[in-house]
Amino acid sequence: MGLFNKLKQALTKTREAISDKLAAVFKPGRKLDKSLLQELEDILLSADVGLETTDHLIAKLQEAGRKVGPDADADALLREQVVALLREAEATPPPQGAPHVVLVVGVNGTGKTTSVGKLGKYYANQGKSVMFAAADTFRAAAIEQLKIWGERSGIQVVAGLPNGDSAAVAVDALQAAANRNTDFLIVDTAGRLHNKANLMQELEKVSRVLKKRQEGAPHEVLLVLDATTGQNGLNQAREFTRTAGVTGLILTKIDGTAKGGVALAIAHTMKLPIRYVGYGESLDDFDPFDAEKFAESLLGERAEASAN
Ligand SMILES: Nc1nc2c(ncn2[C@@H]2O[C@H](COP(=O)(O)OP(=O)(O)OP(=O)(O)O)[C@@H](O)[C@H]2O)c(=O)[nH]1
Ligand SMILES: [Mg+2]
Repeated sequence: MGLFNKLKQALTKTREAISDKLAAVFKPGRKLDKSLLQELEDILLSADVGLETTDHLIAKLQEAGRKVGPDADADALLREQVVALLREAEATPPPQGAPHVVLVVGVNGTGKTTSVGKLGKYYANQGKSVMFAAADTFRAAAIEQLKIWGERSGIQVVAGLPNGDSAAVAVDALQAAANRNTDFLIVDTAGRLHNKANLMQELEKVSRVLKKRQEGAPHEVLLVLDATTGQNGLNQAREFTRTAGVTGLILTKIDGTAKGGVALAIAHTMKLPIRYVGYGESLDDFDPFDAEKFAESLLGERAEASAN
């Protein structure tokens, strides 16, 4: 199965929640009027697009309807607006470091360690050398978990002792990566609640010591957001950005939820690029974010009726 098809399949639940209903709305001869917009609004809200972003999309369609008239192609207009919105979340890749240091952060259980494994494999597939730092020292099992991912893709893991200083592990790993001319160092960190000040300070310290060792590091701080958390994800992003200098997002678990529409809310309300999406538990269930592909996976095929 191609990458695009895998993403598409992962978004099946969301798509079913959106596109089947959309097809019913975009029937032949249907006018772009108040009742169509009302139905559209209900569909978007039910797919977790969120109030603010739904309002935005509806307003855009209303505006187009006023300009083009009631015979406007609402289906095409919606697609256009969704792509435009997701484009805002596409990232220009950050300047590379040598090694290029990526710090992976987020609340408990969002999929950080899994995403570190996936990202490592993604870079390794491009012929890059990669090293992992097991800076989650809270749980002994966390180190083991990362080592298993490392073994699967032949990536070395630098780890410290359980309950050790995570900043020290990160610095040791940076040293080891620099000594070996490794292209990418990816640092896994412990899950933490965004409102726990002492834990957030620890992250700040990891960032600070990395920077002291290498100008510009960490080059990327990626916040892992679980797509099923909905609006709370916005609070997480706000707090992690304030204390840990988040530069981009990894949106995980978009499979198995009908809430894939939350990507629209995230793209619209956060000024943070979505760098990657995770859609399953295995190493390859992971792609760089692409607005057009994501929009198509989300909305499904263009409804037959309005394509005529
Ligand atoms: N379906 C699905 N499951 C995922 C995805 N990413 C991670 N998971 C699962 O989510 C669970 C938690 O993943 P971890 O990678 O351990 O999460 P974490 O953020 O490192 O957790 P802590 O270190 O405890 O904070 C595991 O069961 C993963 O298999 C995804 O994209 N889709
Ligand atoms: Mg973890």
